Amino acid sequence: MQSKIENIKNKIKDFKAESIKDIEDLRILLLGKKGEITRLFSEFRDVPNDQKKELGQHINNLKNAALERIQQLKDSLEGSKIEKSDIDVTLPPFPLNFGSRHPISLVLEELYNIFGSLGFKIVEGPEIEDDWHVFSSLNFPKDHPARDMQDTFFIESNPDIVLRTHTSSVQVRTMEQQKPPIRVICPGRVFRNEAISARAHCIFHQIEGLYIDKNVSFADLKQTLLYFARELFGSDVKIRLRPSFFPFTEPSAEMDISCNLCGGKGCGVCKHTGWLEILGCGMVDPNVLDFNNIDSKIYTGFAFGMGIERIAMLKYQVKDLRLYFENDTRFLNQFKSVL
Ligand code: 2U9
Repeated sequence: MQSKIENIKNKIKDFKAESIKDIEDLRILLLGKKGEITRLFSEFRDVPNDQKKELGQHINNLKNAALERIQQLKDSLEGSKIEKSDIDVTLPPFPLNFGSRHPISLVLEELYNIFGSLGFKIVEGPEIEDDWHVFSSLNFPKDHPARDMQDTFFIESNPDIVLRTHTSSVQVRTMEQQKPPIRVICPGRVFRNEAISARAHCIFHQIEGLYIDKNVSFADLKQTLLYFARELFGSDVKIRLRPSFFPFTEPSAEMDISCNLCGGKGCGVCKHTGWLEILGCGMVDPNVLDFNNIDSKIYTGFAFGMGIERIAMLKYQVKDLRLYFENDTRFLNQFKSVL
């Protein structure tokens, strides 16, 4: 037994640990259920009485030496790890490789803040819609070109189910659920059957606004849009409204802002007109209110709609609309500073 004790002592002394697992293996080898020291304790029962005292002390000393060595190995392994690598594992990684916000998200967030400050609430709705919510309830005549296969994506050739071509369907759904006053903005993806180019895409983002109450006037619309333009493009910006036509508004208008590059003097971007078209708007057509069970003799409303890609193009001078959809990090990284 004495020689076994000596053997184990040497084993303990010479043992090298590279990892916590090595140390745990050593502990099991010596002190586990079937460990070498544990076995010595079992064998100790058969030791003649006159040797028990001395051998007992040796085995106890051996066990303590093993425990001490295990602790020592653990301490040195942890200490050396930090010394060797100089790594403080409690620190966050550096440099932090943050991504960047997509320009469409950046513009949307600004719009949420601007219209939010005027009391508009954000409402979202389905991208797959039916004819009623996209066209009929919005006063589109049966033969309107937007209903054509050339302009609208239909689902499984069902003429009633379409990918929404504008987010106006969300305002229609709002009118179904809410009585006036209604003051909402509806952001989201819209789909149009268009050839993809620098200026057009079959998917793009819109935000539309709707305000319905008693005594809502065209002056309210104009003032709201002037506030919006100044907040987004700066306090020097000018707006102008040109008469236009949409099935769902009457009267209708398109709004231009003074060119933010040349300040209205005329340049390549504004095609030397000094103006940039940014949105469409108008007073909600009484037919649309009545179709949606809002009494047009009591209530009036204004609405507006704009393409987010276009706004982002003007704000950040992006020349090609396709860049928004390609996930090219060379393009996206340029928006890091706008965070
Ligand atoms: C309801 C009533 C009226 C929303 C409006 C426009 C004018 C408009 C276009 C701008 C560029 C869409 O992205 S774009 O192609 N939009 O010109 N949208 S008024 O009018 C509504 C909406 C809902 C119930």
